[in-house]
This record gives sequence, C-alpha cells and structure tokens, in this order.
Amino acid sequence: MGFKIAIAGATGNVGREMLNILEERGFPADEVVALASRRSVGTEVSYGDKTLKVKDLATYDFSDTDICLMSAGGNISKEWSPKIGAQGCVVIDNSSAFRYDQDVPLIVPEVNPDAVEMFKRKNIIANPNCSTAQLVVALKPLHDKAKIKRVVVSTYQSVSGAGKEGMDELFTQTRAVFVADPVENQKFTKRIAFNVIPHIDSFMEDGQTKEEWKVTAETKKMLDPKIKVTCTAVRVPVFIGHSEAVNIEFENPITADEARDILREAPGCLVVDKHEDGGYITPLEAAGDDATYISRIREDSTIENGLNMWVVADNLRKGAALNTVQIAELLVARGLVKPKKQAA
Ligand code: 11C
Repeated sequence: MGFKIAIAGATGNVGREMLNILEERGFPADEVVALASRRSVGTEVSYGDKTLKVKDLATYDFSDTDICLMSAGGNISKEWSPKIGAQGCVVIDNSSAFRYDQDVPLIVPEVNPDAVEMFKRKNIIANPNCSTAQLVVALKPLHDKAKIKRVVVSTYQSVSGAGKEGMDELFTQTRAVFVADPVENQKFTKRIAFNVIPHIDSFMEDGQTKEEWKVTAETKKMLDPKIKVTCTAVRVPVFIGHSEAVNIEFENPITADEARDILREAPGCLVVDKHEDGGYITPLEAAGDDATYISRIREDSTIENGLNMWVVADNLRKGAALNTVQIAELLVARGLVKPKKQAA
C-alpha cells in the first residue's frame, strides 16, 4: 500500500513540476490529488499518463492524506498549512511562510537531512527559496572541508521565479520590442526584456531586498549560523534557471583543484569546469535537469583562502518542486511517515 499525496497549488509552474517529478521518480503514491483555489476547480493537470481534475483546497478533507506538497503562495500557506498539519497530514511547504519558524525544519536533503526529525512539532516542513537551495548544495561540501567564514553571492534569477506571469511578461515584452508595440510592465517594476533588474521581492528598511535577506537567513539556518552571507539578487531575461556568482572566504586553506574534486563527489552537484570556450554551464542547459551545476571554480587571490565559482540550477526543480519531493522521499526513507490507509 502506497501513500496518498495532495498537491496544493497544482495549476502553478511549481505545482505542475511537482506532479511531473513525483511520477518521474516513481514516488510510492497510490493516489495523487490536485488541489487549488476555487477558481481553478475542474482545471485538468497531468500526472504521468493520467489527467487529474483539480479540487477545491478549501473544502478538501486531509484526514486520510499522508503528505501535502504545498505551492500555493505564502498567504494561502499561512492559513492552510497549520489546519492541514492538525489533520495529521504532513505539509511540505514551498512558500516562505514558515521557513524562519524555529519549530519548523527548513530542509535541503543533501545539506541538513537530520533536521527533518523535528517536523512533528507542527507537521510542517519548509522548502527553501530557490536561490538558497542551489547555493547550499554547492557550499555544504566545501564548508565540511575548509569551514566557510563569508560568502558574497550575486544572483542572476530567471523570470519563472516570479511565476507564470513573470514568464508571460518576458515573452510579451520581447515580442512587443520586436514588432515595435508599446511595452508594458506589470509583474516587474521595470522592463525585463533586454534588461536586468536589481530588485527581487520587497525592499527592507536597511536597503536590502527580501530576496537577499532570505538567502542570508536560510543559509544560516540550514548550513551554519556563523557563516556571514551578503547577497545581491538580480532578475535577468531568462525563462528558467537561476545562476549565481559566488565568492567564498574559508577559515582553512582549500585549492580550486581540491574544491573541484570535492564537488565532483558531492550529492546533487555536477561539475562542468573546462577552462575553454563553452566549458561551463548556462541556465539554458540546466533547465529541466535535477543537478546543481558548478563551473568556473577558481582561487581568489585577493583574499586568504578564497574561491570563486558559478552555480546554476533549474529553479523550478532543485529550487522548488524537486527539493520538495526529495523531502517527501526522505520522510519515507526514514519511516517518519507511514501510509494512513495501511495503518488503519
Ligand atoms: C524568485 N526566488 O526568483 C524567488 C521565487 O521565497 O520561495 C521564490 C520565492 C520564495 O523570484
């Protein structure tokens, strides 16, 4: 007997990707239920060769559902995750609603799998922001080897991080520029077509954006609270795949060759680092893949024990849906969730 899984926010970019990934990885689900807000009820989504009709999240009874993968936005999550958890269904939440709650584990399975055990406090597990997920996958093995003191990261984030509306805006604006139509900004604050925008999420009092703050706070929570992290988050006209230029200062010596060897063996990492034209990864190649790609690994001679690297991943997969499914797999592998139907 397998698990009963619900996907809340099943019609969104990430929700659809969750359905694809559950099926691709052969997650042991007997039943998968697609949920969304009332206005999407009846919409059809694919799960392998099956078509699921979307049901109303607000009226769904979770009492015989084992795990809910939630990607319906922060406000919906704040309202529903505690209620779903209280019905005995474990919520793995892709929003930022519970990430910074001390009673909720924030998990990247390659980085801090043991922290998952505390999920029982609220029956909620948080999935990190996409930019943080790929960053910590690449940092963790290096931190284990040489102890990271400080990280300076500049992100190049695709428009799919802003949902389907972000993707539509890049497409529409690009077309409008070519046919000389007026270009309108709706989702983004400035034109994204043929441009870059150093602003993701809202501004905070100290001048950083919430996206930049999240990268710092989440890296500390998952990897090590002592690591100093500073981030500049930038939206770029790419549909799928976030890239990051990462500068790392270590406590102990580590060479670029050592880092390359460590990352080659590290879970979730794929090193593509030839010192030649095209010997590195771009988001176009990472889109649709599960790996966190690492290229351009080199020593930074301006500081003691410094390295630079370029980290790219599919933000809808490792940054969101894949990581969520991996957390569900972790719960199953550790026997932390058992199918309710079997237990009955
Ligand atoms: C973006 N990283 O690219 C954001 C999307 O906290 O889960 C994910 C926001 C979050 O716009």
